[in-house]
Amino acid sequence: MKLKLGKLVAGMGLAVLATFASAQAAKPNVVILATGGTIAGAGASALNSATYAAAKVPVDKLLAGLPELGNVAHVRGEQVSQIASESFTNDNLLKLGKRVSALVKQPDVDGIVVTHGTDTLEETAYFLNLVIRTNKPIVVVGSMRPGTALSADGALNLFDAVSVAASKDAAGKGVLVTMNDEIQSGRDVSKTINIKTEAFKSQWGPLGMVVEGNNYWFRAPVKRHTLQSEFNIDEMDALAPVEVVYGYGNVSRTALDAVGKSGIKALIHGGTGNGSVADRIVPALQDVRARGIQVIRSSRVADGFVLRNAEQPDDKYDWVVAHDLNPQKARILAAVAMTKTLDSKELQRIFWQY
Ligand code: DAS
Repeated sequence: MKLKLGKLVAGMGLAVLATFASAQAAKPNVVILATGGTIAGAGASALNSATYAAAKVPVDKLLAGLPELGNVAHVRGEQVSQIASESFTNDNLLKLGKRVSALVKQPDVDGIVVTHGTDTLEETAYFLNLVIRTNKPIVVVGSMRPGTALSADGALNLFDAVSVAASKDAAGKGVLVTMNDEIQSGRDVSKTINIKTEAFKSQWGPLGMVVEGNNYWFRAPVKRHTLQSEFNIDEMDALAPVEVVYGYGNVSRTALDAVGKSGIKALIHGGTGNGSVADRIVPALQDVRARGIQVIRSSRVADGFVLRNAEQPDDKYDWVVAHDLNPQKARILAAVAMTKTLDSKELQRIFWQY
């Protein structure tokens, strides 16, 4: 009798082990590429939620501090850079993009998370959305408070990012951003508040929410991205030089004239209102265009979109409008698009489609 009971218990134990092993084996593999920012930041005390040093904590320490990640995926980290994202350059973007592109080609990689500073997170997310040819989930994540602060947001943001990157239902939705329980489109999202955890908003709304590791989707992107993109990081070694100038009361053409002579291929004008251009700036932009530089009208106003031929005769001046893209995102699209075309009509098509 005892022998039978012993065999039964042993059998049950083996069955539990086998189930656990198969569950472990079934867990997706997610690679976390760390670039720096507040999510890797450290403050002097728990009360320092806004005064701290960004880009201090290495990725392995970040992951060691969040064992719950193992509940949703097999994770491993790589330190791609360790900088505050306001200092990102085109070279940082290309290096990160090429690493993401190499990893998503690996059959044993199911999803990618990029930890990043929040200042230019929206630019990096949009860049990857344009140039990485994959259907696999790519999630960019940051935090508004360092991990050392009371009510730090980084740990849950990172857990959400890994959870979404490990989800099959996140495939094919373009590059995503998880901040403050929301799943945002990398194309649409922007940092709209510079000191609150609910900083990241899309004027067209989030794609969904992630709560306790479950995704709740409410819409999907309609603009071209990732696999439907005509752009490919594997075919890029440099991005086109593009600069931004802003419109405001009493603006002079001094800055614009200087930027226009700095070797750029396109100039983004962040105008007032619906991309308006001050009367004394119109000839300055026409001079820039006459030198073969593309002129792209965006707006300093966060929401809405610039209407072609409304505030300015774009057809007549051969200018491009940035649609709903803010100046910093318009710079990313122009810098990517002009690795393939310098034609203004092609550029306008690209701004409609991406
Ligand atoms: N300086 C900011 C950055 O690295 C810190 C942050 O919010 O991540 O973008």
